[in-house]
Amino acid sequence: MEFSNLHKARYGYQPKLPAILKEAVADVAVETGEETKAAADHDELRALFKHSYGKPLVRFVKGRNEKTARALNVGVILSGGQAPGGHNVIAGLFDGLKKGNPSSRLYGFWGGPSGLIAGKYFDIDADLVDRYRNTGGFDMIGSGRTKIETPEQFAASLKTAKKLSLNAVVIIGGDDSNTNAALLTEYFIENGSDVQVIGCPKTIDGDLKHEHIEASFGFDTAVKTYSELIGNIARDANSAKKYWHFIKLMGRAASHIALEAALQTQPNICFISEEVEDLGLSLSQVVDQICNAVIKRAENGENFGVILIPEGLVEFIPEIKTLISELNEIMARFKSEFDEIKSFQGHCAWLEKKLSRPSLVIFESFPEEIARQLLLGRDPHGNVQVSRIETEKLLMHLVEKRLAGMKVSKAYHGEFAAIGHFFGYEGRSAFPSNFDADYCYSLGFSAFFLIASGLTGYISSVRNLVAPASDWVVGGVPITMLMNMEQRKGEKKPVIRKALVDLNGAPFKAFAALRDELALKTRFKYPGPVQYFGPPEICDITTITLQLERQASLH
Ligand code: FBP
Repeated sequence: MEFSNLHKARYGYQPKLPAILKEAVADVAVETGEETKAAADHDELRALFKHSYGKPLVRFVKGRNEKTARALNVGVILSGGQAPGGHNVIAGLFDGLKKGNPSSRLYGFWGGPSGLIAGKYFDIDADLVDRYRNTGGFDMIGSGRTKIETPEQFAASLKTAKKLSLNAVVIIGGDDSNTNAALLTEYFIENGSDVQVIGCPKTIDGDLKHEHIEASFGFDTAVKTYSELIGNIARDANSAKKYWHFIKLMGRAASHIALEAALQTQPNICFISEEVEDLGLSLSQVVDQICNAVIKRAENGENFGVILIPEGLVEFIPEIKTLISELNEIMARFKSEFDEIKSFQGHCAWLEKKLSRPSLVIFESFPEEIARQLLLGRDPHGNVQVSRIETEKLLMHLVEKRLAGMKVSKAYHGEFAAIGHFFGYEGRSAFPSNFDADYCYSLGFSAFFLIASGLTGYISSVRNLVAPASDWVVGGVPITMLMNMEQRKGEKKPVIRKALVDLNGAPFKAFAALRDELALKTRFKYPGPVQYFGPPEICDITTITLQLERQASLH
């Protein structure tokens, strides 16, 4: 492999550690808090997680802990979409294990949860870890989206764990993957196994958060990467003054990425899906909002602008939400009929008899490429793959059509040329920012302490994240504390509740206070690229979202 200069320089970066993680391992004790409750549906969850429900919060403090010195065998899985910092979680876990006992071993399960099920593993040694420290991507052990759900898959996972004499499995993933971790914990205990299961909060989407999990890793780097690109585009728009840029941003259902990017770059418009749903805005009203800004800016001679669109937006516009849920239901219930039809035209004719009248009207009004994207396969958790629906193109098409009509009726006199972008994969495997490099290393190290302390069914937690790393608070949160019951593939299932944008939260309020002015004036901000070396106020500062949320929690 050839290495870039930055790649080589990043190997030398030493992640900053919380003070407690610098102690000798035998001097780190567990402080146990009160028993916990699930986010909702306590009784149903207590019944489903008989052995692992309601454990206490824990944190690590100075004190004697003789357990930490034993040799451990641990398996690690990277699960779901890539997020910057995953390799540092593994590095932190590895270094913790070796600090506890040099004979401890770490196995990597290849390609996500399917590696555990199929028993595809390999030894992670010091050389391998050193080649991936402070780098982006998940290529060290690969990732995957397999959901462990059938009795055979659970049994196969236990078989692999026994074969390797594992003390613990660490699952680094988002809400669905950590739900898997909770189910696996319960299964292992129910089947008389003492293999522990520990989760780590990963996802660029930023929607795996909670009072005790201030951020999921990867969000910081990914959103800063998108913000750099958005800032560059905004500056280009302000220079050429001839294009409207429609930029779709990853994030699934949650608009945290779009909101943070809006705070960082100050575009003319940024939709927040959660607000669109709250206001019950129709597609036509979303188009109205864009057209109003385009017309008003054109009156000032500004035929350009930047619009941010969260990728989940389509799922929050009431009539499209209904259409998608009808499609999900029809495609699951009549799967074999659907799969037998080989052409798009055939699917359209078939859907005429299956969709409700209002949903059919919407479906038929979409440009063909969008309608085709709505029929693409669902992910293993039954979710529509919003990253593959070109919402930016749909909105460009509708705005163009509306403005053309207004031009004919002389209600609009400007020029409108639109360019679409989608930023998602560009940020998922970037070199982790200093924040993500430090945070992830601590999460991995904390996972080691959770294992060494004999705990299971916990997600690694590092808090007080806006303070210097030395003051971070390290511990674990019982996974059942994050869970509730939700409808999945037609059945009620236990899942981790997604943290969507809080419309009463400080980040949304900060954006809402600015947006009327941003729609009309040009107030772009140019954050520039993620910086790895230099003054802390440029290199180590975390997201505006996290800063505002933490400040608000202190009041
Ligand atoms: P996770 O929820 O697994 O962290 O994935 C995040 C994400 O990047 C979403 O923002 C996006 O919608 C999705 O993954 C894309 O999935 P895929 O990688 O399968 O194309």
